[in-house]
Amino acid sequence: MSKKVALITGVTGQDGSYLAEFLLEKGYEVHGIKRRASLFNTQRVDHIYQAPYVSNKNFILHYGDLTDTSNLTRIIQQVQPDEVYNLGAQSHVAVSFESPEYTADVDAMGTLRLLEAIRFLGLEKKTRFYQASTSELYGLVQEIPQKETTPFYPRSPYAVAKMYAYWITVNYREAYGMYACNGILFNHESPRRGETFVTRKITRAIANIAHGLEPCLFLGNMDALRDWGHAKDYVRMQWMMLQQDKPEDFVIATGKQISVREFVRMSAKIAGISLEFSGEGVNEIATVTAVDHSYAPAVNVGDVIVKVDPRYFRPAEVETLLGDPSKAKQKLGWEPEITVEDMCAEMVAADLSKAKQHALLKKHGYDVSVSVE
Ligand code: NDP
Ligand code: GDR
Repeated sequence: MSKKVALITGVTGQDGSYLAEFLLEKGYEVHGIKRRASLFNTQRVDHIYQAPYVSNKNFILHYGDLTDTSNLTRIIQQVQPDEVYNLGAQSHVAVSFESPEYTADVDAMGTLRLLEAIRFLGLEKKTRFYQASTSELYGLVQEIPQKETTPFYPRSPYAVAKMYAYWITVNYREAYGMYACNGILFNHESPRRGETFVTRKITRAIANIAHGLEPCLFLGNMDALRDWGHAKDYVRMQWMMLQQDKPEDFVIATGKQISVREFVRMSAKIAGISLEFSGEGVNEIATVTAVDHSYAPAVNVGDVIVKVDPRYFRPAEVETLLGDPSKAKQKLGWEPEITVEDMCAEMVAADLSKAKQHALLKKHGYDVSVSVE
């Protein structure tokens, strides 16, 4: 049997990189779309990259952009994919308030461009399509926990754009009989998570503070509640959704939620730092009450290492998200394998190891600057 061929948009992102690894292990030929950037942007897939001179490559990158119809059509024509995973997006909710039009172009219109390209090329009966939908669709939640039938109430330009993408995927399934489906994924994280999403911002800052590279972590709404899972568990489900007899939409979540504050407390504890939170609203702070210097040599009892900065508040907030993944469990036998505690420990360990290296370089006189949002 010939190899299955997959095309991943957003292959350089967190999920794209895990999904590419997963599909390569399953014997797929994997094509990915990467954006042109002034610096290398393939760090997350460099370990599976195959140089141009390698013959019989099974991981191939194409330059492209979800805003460019002719480019997407040409790539799909060339690749003739059995499966398309549309993971590419301007995926930052807060940034979408600053760039609403661009977010709509990429996240909403980009999805339409891909579906139309598949149809235009006559591939609608061959190519299966996965759309990266999101728990942000539930926004101002209408039901707890949220499941496939819960009404949507998007609360950001990102979520509104993703709502268009959700429905256009359903529409192409119903109108043209395409195998197209939505994974409504709740937040999922990993050591590869972008540095400006809250979990990674926290684990990275705690590690940098532990090694004296940053003085304090500034956050927005610490009351926000999220259902956090591990990206590795979630990309497995993306693939499973395209292997069924008929296309359906699924909620992917853990069914448990914690607050941003609890995630801070958990991360600090793993890095040997005990915290006490005091004050309210914009005056809330976290003070160190105990420290294990073998993990956090630069931190002392009494240090204030977390503060609130209202610049990180959003014009409209999603306060609470909690998913009900029963359908995925019943129909596909999917269950998350990695707990939020284990995921947090993996993220903190990875960031502590990087911070330790930076601190060592700094100690020996090398100029080490650490980007902070
Ligand atoms: P990332 O932000 O890590 O990755 C996004 C990817 O999209 C990157 O490869 C990025 O390229 C690419 N991209 C951005 N703009 C464009 C564009 N104009 N054209 C082509 N590619 C573009 O996101 P995640 O991996 O975390 O998420 C994957 C998908 O799942 C996204 O669609 C996201 O909205 C959605 N999602 C994510 C959830 C999560 O918790 N992680 C939950 C629910 C949905 P570059 O590397 O160059 O920036
Ligand atoms: P989210 O993730 O908006 O849920 O979208 P993010 O990690 O950005 O925020 C989660 C919650 O934390 C609060 N928060 C902060 N967030 C950030 N980024 N920075 C801060 O300093 C900060 N302080 C508090 C936020 O207000 C929010 O309530 C992610 C993305 O991956 C989307 O693409 C995806 O669709 C959804 O998850 C599901």
